[in-house]
Amino acid sequence: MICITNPQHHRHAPAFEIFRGNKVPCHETPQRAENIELELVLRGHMLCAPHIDSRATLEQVHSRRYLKFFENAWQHWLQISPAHADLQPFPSVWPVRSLRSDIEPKNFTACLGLYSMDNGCALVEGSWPAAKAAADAAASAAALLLAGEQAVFCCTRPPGHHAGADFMGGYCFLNNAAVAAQALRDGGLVKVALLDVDYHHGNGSQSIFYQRHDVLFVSIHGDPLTEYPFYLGHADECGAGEGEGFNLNLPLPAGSRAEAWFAALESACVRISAYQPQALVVSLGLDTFGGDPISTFSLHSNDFTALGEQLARLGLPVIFVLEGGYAAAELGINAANVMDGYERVCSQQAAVGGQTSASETTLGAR
Ligand code: OKP
Ligand code: ZN
Repeated sequence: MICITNPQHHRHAPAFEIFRGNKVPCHETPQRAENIELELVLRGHMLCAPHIDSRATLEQVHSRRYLKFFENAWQHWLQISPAHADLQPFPSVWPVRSLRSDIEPKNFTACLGLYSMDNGCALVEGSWPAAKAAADAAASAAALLLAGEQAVFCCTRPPGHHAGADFMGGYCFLNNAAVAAQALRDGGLVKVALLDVDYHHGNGSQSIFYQRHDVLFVSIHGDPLTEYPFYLGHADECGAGEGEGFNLNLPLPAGSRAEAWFAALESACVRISAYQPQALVVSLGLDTFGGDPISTFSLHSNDFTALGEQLARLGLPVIFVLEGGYAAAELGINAANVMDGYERVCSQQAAVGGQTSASETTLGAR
């Protein structure tokens, strides 16, 4: 499978995050992407760099003022004091209910709060170039799919699915999966499905597409009553306006095991099939793994092979976009298992021959 790496990802390497009142080493590390790349190469997959500038797509997914703020944030932070070069800014004030978010303050920390859902995004000098290159990887994957590729994996970090149109949060700055889906739409596909299998609900992706019926959003995740991001991801969120009926949340109780998870995946696949999309974007969080340090599901490494196999049975071209997954040592194996499961079923389908390949039935038919 073609795997698009992010050559800039290592520039986003904050020293710490705030976790239960303590400064702790970041869970979302450059080592994650390095381990995945290493395992993919070991298994003979092809790595390549992004070749598409995502700017135009980013401007459709995110607000102008948010992109402008984020792109210039480090410069603003340094303007306050040169001593800030060695410090990570965090928001400390947010425009919650009754406060105004239409006026952008001149104060840097106030802006950071305006454009943040939490204090989960440690910001460093290289955060923008790293996040922008991750979005470029997603846009590049879309271009490859539109050119007839069956499946592409984006080794995107920082991740993206918590980032909304005008805010960062939960380690996410730019919504890579939304960029991939939007780029497929702009490339001429009429219907795209976005399946989020990260342990945490993809609140950013849901909110970006909530009023739209051209991108179906389906998510399997820990119940937000007890799990991050807490304030979105309930089963009664079905979409609004033109998007009504095109949002499906499948929350599972914390501690759920593989059997329950795969039952939810089956429901997700039934909904996706009924929608008859021309392509699928998968927000591939691997933090459903039993060994994950911040999550409570208990999938095993071989379950990720089964996930890839199940997704291949949808018969759709797929863009896999990396999201979470913090058991870094097993991350490469778990990611590569998804790719290998997907490819194995695809090649079986091709060998049977009676079954037309997905690219012929969907993309190639245009
Ligand atoms: C990002 B992704 C719990 C802190 C949780 C945010 C988790 C972000 C997960 N005390 N911090 O969806 O994997
Ligand atoms: Zn997650």
